[in-house]
Amino acid sequence: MAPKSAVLARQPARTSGTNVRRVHRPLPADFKNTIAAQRVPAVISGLDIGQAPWTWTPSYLASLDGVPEKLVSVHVSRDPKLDFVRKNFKYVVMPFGELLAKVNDASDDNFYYLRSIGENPRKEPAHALLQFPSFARDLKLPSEFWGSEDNYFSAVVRVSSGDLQLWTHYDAMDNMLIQLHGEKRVLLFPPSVSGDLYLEGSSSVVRDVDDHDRESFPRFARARKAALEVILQPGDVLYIPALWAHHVTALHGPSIALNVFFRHLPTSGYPSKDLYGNADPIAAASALKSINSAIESLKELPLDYRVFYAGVAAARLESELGVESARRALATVNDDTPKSRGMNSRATKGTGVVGTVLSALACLLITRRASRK
Ligand SMILES: O=C(O)CCC(=O)C(=O)O
Repeated sequence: MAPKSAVLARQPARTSGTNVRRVHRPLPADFKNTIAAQRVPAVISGLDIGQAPWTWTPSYLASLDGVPEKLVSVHVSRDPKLDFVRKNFKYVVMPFGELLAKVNDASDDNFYYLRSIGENPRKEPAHALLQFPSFARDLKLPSEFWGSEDNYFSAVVRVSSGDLQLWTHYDAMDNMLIQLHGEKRVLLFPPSVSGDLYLEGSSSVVRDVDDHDRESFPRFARARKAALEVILQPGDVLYIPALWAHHVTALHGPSIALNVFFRHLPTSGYPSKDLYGNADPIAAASALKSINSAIESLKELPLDYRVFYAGVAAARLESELGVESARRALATVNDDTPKSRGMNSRATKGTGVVGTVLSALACLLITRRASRK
């Protein structure tokens, strides 16, 4: 593996554009009725989340009571692009203080990433503020945005070396990602492009989101084009609705964040054994299982039969689940006629891709509501 400096020099230039809606201190009820109801990401700014966005540097965290000696399991790699499918990293258990010193040391040739886990990692999810009580001195979670305490699922600390990229993955829960130190770029892929992400489980096989292998992953270009992009700064809170896959890059230097996963569906809709917030809802897991068994049956047939029945099945899924209407809405908006531009109501206003996605989702919701009547 080349030294860290050479790896960084080869990385593609990053764009600084952003097309995720920003909302400043929304009332919780307004957030619920517009942004959360539309199921579209947004950056919430100006919230009173305590002084952590000012105080939480790696050295400060390492000075807090009970933090430096606590053991944490860290992803360690010589490659800045962590890849869950090909596992180009090792898990190394080390004291939190050691990790904080390493991410602060630009001459260290390894890349480090902490995604904190539960106290008893086989039994319970991460509850960062209980596991690190001294964090609560500086950080107040914006719990008013997840409705009720019963919706809370987990709180996860994330510490990353500068330039580290976290593989594209989706979570099955809604998420508030609170950026506390450093900047990061987040790419967000709408649920409508899930089929273009080449998912294995909840992770994408496509390693390089800025220069992907076009021969192996021809459909990824469509997903990349539809992706929203935002640069987060300390104090920003990014709302990521469930099933919006995301890819995260720490920019310029180390990054510290904390995210809260919370339920959007009734509790009974999720598997009880989920530890990471990424297990598919019960109904989806059961559907995917049936699809796997359908695939095994169809594999018994010659290719032309498989092609025919795959087409029938795909068309049935698309029309019965409302996917077709959502696509049609998207195509109308892409025309950018004055009529379609008018579909961007005040509540769903956005620019470019945001407006398109918002309008398509709004149309989908309207179609769904109409079809339920
Ligand atoms: O900010 C990060 O390091 C990753 C965030 C993430 O993947 C998540 O909150 O699900």
